[in-house]
Amino acid sequence: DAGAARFYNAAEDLIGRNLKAGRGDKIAVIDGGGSYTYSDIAERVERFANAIRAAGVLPEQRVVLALHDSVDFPTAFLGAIRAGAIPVPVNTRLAARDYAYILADSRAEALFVSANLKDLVLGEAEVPRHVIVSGGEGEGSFAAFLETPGDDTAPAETTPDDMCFWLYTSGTTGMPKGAVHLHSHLMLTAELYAVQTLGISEADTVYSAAKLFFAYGLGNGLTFPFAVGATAILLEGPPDPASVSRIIRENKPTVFFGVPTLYGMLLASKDLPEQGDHALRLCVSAGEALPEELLNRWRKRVGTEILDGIGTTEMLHIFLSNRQGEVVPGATGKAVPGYELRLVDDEGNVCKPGEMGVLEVSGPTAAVMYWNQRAKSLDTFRGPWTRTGDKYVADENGVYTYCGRNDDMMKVGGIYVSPFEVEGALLKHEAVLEAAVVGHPDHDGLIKPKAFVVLSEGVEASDALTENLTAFVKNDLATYKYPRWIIYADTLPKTATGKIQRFKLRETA
Ligand code: 3SK
Repeated sequence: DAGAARFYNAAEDLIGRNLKAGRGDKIAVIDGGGSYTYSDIAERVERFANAIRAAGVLPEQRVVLALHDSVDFPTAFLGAIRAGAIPVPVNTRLAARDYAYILADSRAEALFVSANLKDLVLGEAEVPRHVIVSGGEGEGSFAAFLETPGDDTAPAETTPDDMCFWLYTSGTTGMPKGAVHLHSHLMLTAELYAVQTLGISEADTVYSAAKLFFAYGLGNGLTFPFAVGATAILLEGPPDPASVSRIIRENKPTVFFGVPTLYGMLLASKDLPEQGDHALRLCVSAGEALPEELLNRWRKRVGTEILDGIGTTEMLHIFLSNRQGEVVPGATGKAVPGYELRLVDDEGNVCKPGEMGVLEVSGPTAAVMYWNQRAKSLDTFRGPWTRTGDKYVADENGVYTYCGRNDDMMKVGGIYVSPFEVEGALLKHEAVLEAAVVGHPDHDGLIKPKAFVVLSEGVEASDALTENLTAFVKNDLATYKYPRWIIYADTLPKTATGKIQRFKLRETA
């Protein structure tokens, strides 16, 4: 019958294709604790599916994953999908109130959390029915969970159009929104981008400094290698230049995925392996536009290309990208096969070449909605077109160049930061009367938050106050959101109705 013919379970596909191709003994994952073959991963995923069913988690119920990058991530992500449950990976650098919000908004039945994140994640949250700790021991640990007796391991009878996983993304206002993705989306990103654009294959070893909880990292470090039977290297800790350089030198990845801020940091580091001291064939950048200068310096020192591209959490992965042998420095490139792009002006007209407009994308991996957010969903998912909020200009050849955001959002190290959130944190400090935050380029041309602050009556500006405000914001928000510069002002530019004119501050910044 039609229902049976449509059976498709993304986890079964991503793992089963490797076993069917005779790659059971091939290393799928290398993490801080060792290496795991595709057969090892298959067994762990099946055990996870059995255990989550035994715990009473039903198909379509959500399980939040606040996990660092280790073999437990693909185990939980694919294990939940195999059982028909909905994994919701979350950023491991959020504040307690963000976790509380996501756990409540997703109505999570279970939380899988790295040991050193547990107190933070549950600090302000209502505790879900099951909390399983990765890195812990004994009862309640991930290891014990995988030992749950039973053999209920068959893949859930899902279809390509069934809800598969969610990823939360931030907006200018309000709390993060859960983008709902389908079973078909994972493999489609692999076919359209990783295979057709990057030429990724079984022969590759991939390392993504972007973590698995990001849409970008999830594709790079899990979907793409599993789709073709490559090997993925996972680093549990932060991707600082020393650790990343060590991995590039010692583990010899052939494809590396980073963000511009990290490329800048690597280029400033003496540890970076140079030509002849690595096995890289290709590097990829996304998250924010890659400045031409960084690309040129990387080519010279490391000797490989960096393919700059752009994706969104809503589209799951990169849909606009440079191509090997055709890189246009400073531009983001052309539409990835399978995606259509258009630019739309303020009046809703489709732009001609050379005119700037907001980028809209149409393709088979668009999220179906933001969970529980009808108005925001309607604003972003407009029939076949998904609105990105990024402004671009395209030339006659369909090469797109980034021109900034259509709203006040900033991308910092590849992650969205809302100025309102940083302003709100500053305003909690008694010394601050008013605050406005805008993006400002650092020495590598990469955007970081810059704050303009009007002080409360009687408070004097000083270096000590700047340090104090910086620490105050770092303590209140995820640390990457803190303002790198604080400028004290007598007033802020405002409209007649009192709205802060951030564009004026950006011009003077
Ligand atoms: O930030 C990006 O460019 C990106 C790339 C791939 C997947 C998701 C995102 C947000």
